[in-house]
Amino acid sequence: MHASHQPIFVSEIKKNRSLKVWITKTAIALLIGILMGITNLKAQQVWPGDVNNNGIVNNIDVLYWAFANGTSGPARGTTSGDWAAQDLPELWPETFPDGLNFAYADCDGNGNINAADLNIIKDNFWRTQDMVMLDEYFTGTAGQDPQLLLDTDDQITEPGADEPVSLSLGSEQMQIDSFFGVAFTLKFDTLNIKPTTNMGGNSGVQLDIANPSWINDPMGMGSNRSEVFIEVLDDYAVAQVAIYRAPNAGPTSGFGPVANFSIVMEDIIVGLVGLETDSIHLVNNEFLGFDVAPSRLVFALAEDSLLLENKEPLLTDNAIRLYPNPTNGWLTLELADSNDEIQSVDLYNAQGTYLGRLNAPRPANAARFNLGKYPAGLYMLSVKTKKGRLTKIAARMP
Ligand SMILES: [Ca+2]
Ligand SMILES: [Ca+2]
Repeated sequence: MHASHQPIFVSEIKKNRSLKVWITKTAIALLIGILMGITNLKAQQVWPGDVNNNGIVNNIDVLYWAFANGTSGPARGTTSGDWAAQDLPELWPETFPDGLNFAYADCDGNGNINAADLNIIKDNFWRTQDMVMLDEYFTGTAGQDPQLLLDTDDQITEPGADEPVSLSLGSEQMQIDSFFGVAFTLKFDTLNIKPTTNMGGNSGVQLDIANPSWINDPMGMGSNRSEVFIEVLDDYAVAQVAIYRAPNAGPTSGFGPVANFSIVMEDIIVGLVGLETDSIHLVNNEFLGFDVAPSRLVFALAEDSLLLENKEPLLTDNAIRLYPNPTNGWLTLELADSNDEIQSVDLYNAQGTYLGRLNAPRPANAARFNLGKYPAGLYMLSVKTKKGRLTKIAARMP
C-alpha cells in the first residue's frame, strides 16, 4: 500500500515545483503584458471592418456593428475604410460587455456608427490580419436548447425549382428572451444549388426577414423592427448571415419564424441537396450569448425521396407496432413509448413509389389507417415521430 502511494507523493513534489515555475513564468508574462498594454494604449489600431478586432471580418462583426449602430464618438484623425491598420487616437465612452471599445465599430472613422460602416464590413468581408483569433460560438443541443431551425413544407424538389426555406428560432417550450441578434453560417450544397453571381437576380441563395413575425411588425413599421445581412461565398459553400434589431428598436421576446430563405436548384440534381445552420452566435439585449442548437434540412428528387429518411435518428423496430398485419383493410399503428407522438406517416409500395401521406390525428400515440383501397401486396410505412423515424412493412391481403 505504501509502495503504491509513493509515486503519487513524488509526482506531487514535481507538481509543486512546476507550479512555482509556472507562477514565475506567469508573473513575467503579466509584467510584459502590462508593459505592452501601456504601449498598446498609446497606439491602438483599428482594422476597418474587423469590429471585434479578432483578425477576421465576418458576420460576427456585423452583430457587433449592429449593437453599436447609432452611437457617436471622437472621429479618427484619418477617415478611411481601407484594409490597413488605422491609428485610433481616442477611445469612445461606450464599450461592449467584453470590454472592446465602440470606436472599433466606426469602420470609416468619421465619428458616427451607421450604414456606411456596414458597407465597409461588406467591402472588407473575409479579409484577415496577420493573426486570427477564433470567434466565439454558442452551440447548443437540439431538445435541450432553442433551435435555429431550417424547415420547409415539402422536401421533394426538382431541377431548376425555386424552393422556400423558413428559418425559425426557439419554440413555445423554449422561447427567446430579450432577443438582440443572431449570427450564423449557412452551409449549402453548391453542387445542387445555383451560385449567387448576380444577387437580386433569380439565382442562388436569397434571404428576407419574416414579415410579420415576432421580430418584425408588418411592413417593418413601428418600433418592432429587425434587419438581415447575408454574404454568400459560393466558393466556400457558405453564406454568412446576421439578423439583428434595428437601431432603437429595443429587445423582443418570443419564438418562431425570423427569416425566409429562397434557394434555386441547379438544372441537374445529384443525390440530396443539403442546407445547415452552423457556427451560431446569439446574443440578448445585453450582448450576452446563449446556446442555440443548429439544424439540417435536405431536399431530394421525388425518385430519391427514400433517401430523406436516413437523416433522422432511427427508431428500433419494436418502437412501432402494426396490427393486424397482414390486414385486408384497417391497420392500427401504435407507438411503444407513450411519451412519443406520431408526426407523419408516408406510404410507399414495394417498388418504392410514393403513394401519399396517411391522415394521422395529431398529437397521437396511435392511429388507424385503411389500406383497403390499395391492391394486395407489400407496403412500406415511413413513420416519423417526435423521437425519430422508422419504416415498417405492412402486408395487404387479397
Ligand atoms: Ca472580427
Ligand atoms: Ca462611421
